[in-house]
Amino acid sequence: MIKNTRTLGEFIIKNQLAFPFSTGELSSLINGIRLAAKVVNHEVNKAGLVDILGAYGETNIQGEKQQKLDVFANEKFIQALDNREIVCGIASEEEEDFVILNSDDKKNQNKYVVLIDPLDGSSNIDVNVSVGTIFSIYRRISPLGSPVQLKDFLQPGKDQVAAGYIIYGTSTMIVYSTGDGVNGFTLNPAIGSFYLSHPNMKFPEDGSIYSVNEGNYVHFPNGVKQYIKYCQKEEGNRPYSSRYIGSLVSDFHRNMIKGGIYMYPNSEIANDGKLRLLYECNPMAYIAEQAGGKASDGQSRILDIKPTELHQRVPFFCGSKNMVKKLEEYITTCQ
Ligand code: AHM
Ligand code: MG
Repeated sequence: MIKNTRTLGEFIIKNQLAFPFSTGELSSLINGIRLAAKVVNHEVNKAGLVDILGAYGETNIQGEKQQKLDVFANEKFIQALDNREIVCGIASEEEEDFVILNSDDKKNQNKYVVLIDPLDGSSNIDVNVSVGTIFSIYRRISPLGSPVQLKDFLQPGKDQVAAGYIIYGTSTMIVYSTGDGVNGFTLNPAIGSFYLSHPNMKFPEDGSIYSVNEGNYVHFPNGVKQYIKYCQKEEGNRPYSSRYIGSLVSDFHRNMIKGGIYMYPNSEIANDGKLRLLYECNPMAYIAEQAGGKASDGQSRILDIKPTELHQRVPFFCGSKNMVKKLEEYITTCQ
């Protein structure tokens, strides 16, 4: 029995009607993402059954092996966005350079750019662990009518007009924000519709979960090591639980619901950490802040960073506000 809950389609229309001068372009863009999410979800779900599983044989520009599903997801999201007359360019984790959508000149009139990690955590596919898609949307800053430029993609995260993620987990969900809080929609696979299952999501201010790849502990900066010791100390509501899936979307999603901190620090072996600012950290930081959480590079707000390159990496600490503040204290005091 399906409860009388609003679908994502109805939610998008209702939100658009609340802004009488809205052109509906952002709504249509989110609809494009919704459609691609369903197509990718279908493939992810049958990954163990068909010969789409495994390395594609190519290496992406960051030296990582591409899975077939990465390539598939990349294609589907680009197609879904290209088919609508809204987006003038896309930057993707899977593409070395940004993609200009100008097959006809009309597309140069489109005002949005999208940055996307089509299938994050894809090394988890082979072992049937949840993966996700992360997306970030900006208004272009170059003049309408001209081809999109690099500077349209290198905007600070605070200028995002929307961001979200899709989690292909035990259920498939879209969680997104257009700057007015965070809402989560769960796919009913029998019907193919997303239903509003998690309205107005909020990070608990405090949490009791820390998520970090502790295998790299010896390489972490002293402040992060000391904070991890703090998490493990028996005092008050500590020790905290350690939970690390190794799939950013899944770790973030759990921490937003239960209260926790996700950490991918810089280290002796990775100067700037691993995660990419533009299509991993910024969108997650935007959602975190919209849900009352906090996202930092250890010292400063992620959303204030002025990007200098498309595939830039930054240390990333994100989650319940008080946990991230405590971590920053340790980083500042334990150099
Ligand atoms: P990817 O974009 O190549 O999939 O890498 C990003 C993923 C995140 O989802 C996850 O949190 C992190 O890498 C895990 O890295 P590690 O295995 O070093 O802990
Ligand atoms: Mg990724």
